Amino acid sequence: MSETLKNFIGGQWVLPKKARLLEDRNPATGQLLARFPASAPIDAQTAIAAAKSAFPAWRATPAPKRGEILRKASQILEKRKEDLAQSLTREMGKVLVEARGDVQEAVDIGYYMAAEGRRQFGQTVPSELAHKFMMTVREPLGVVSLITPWNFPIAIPSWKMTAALILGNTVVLKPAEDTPICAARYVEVLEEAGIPPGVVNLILGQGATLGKTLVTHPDVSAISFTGSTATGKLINSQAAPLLKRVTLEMGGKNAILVMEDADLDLALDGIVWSAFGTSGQRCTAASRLIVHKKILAEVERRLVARAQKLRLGNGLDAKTDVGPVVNGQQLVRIHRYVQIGLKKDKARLLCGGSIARSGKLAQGFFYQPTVFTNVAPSMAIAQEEIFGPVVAILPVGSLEEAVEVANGTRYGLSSSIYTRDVNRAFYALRRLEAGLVYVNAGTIGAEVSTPFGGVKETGNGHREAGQAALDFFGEWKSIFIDYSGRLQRAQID
Ligand code: UN1
Repeated sequence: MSETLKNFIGGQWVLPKKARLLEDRNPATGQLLARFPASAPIDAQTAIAAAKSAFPAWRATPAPKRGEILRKASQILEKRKEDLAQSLTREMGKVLVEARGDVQEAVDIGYYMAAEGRRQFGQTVPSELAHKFMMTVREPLGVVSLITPWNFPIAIPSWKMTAALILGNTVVLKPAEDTPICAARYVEVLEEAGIPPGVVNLILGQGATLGKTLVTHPDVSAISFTGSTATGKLINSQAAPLLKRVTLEMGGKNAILVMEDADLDLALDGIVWSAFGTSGQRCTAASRLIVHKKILAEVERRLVARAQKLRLGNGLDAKTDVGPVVNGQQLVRIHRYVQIGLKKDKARLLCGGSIARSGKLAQGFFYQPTVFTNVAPSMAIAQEEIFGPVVAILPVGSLEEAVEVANGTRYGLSSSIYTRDVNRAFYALRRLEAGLVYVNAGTIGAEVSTPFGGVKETGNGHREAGQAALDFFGEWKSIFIDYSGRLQRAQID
């Protein structure tokens, strides 16, 4: 029996009246996991109203007390890690070890932001006038809409949620249509940890129906979105005339540079993990390998051998290396890009290139780990985000060329270089146009205490996680206290 998920509004789990129910299925098996409401704009309005009325009391709650609730939530998540990871794998497909990592990321950010409840540092700054005191404090924004993707269905909501909450904002969370169970489980944890009614609201349904209300409603102060660049641009264009604050975390075309002096054993481990982990469905996944010609043949040979050994299957099976992709639409999209790579780009396919249909794989959405080589920087498969287990090798003749090729896309999230030469490493890490740069590691594996985000069309200048997240979810207030007992004129006296 599959469950019917509900919205969480004003502290109540509710099913919208007359809502059509949508299906949530396991991408590895096709099994029906849950039904959930296709909520209407009116439901989003109700959720926003609940968040608005909870805001005054929540902002007045001392930040350390808000932190205690987040800490409790992390403790519950830790206890439930295995169960949550299993339902995450069932719902979105990533292999169990990675699903555990997804939950762990939520545990970690929860503890991090809980501790921010006792910090939330401002500055005290000397005044140019005698007997005048100046300091800054962070203030919450109000109601914020969080619109989150399916690829990190617990981690990404938790990054946004914990940063928003610790500063005293109230929240409406709208998770991706592919992962409503994970969102509901996460909100249940927050409820159990003692989040007051209305502080966190969950609204399930389709972005196309709910997005406009969540973005443009006059009582929404800010929107935090992770997803495609096309949707991010739409959100930005709707929010801009209303002067709403928006953070966008969007596409990537991340590159690993492999120099001729690299430790190739290490590089191959990083490449396989970054290109095929999560079936390539990370914003941070490596989809381009920029390889020095001197080692090209060896990298190709070794990568193909590794890719062909990867076992596709249900992520709950401990023997599986690569799980399914999230849904049929994504599978078709990935295959369409591979066809473009073959027919239009005329790149050389080294392995993979097809939908996997043998045995039980036919029940789900599986794609063979795919490697193209002889890819030129201008080709579609070197430029567009595919979001699947497909990697393109671009040969280069020098470090300078490698960096130029790496920078030659409209995106800039993550990047990495394998070299044993510290001079080369520094050259690359200062010049690569990306929000995240790794040396001698792949492109995935960011941690919660550093800023996360990208440049160019990957983002719009904000960062998630770490201290940087607080800058998005809070407003600085400068405070001046004049205790001279007379008129003092700044810039004049
Ligand atoms: C994402 O793909 O949107 O660095 C997030 C990483 C993870 C987060 C990825 N910690 O790959």
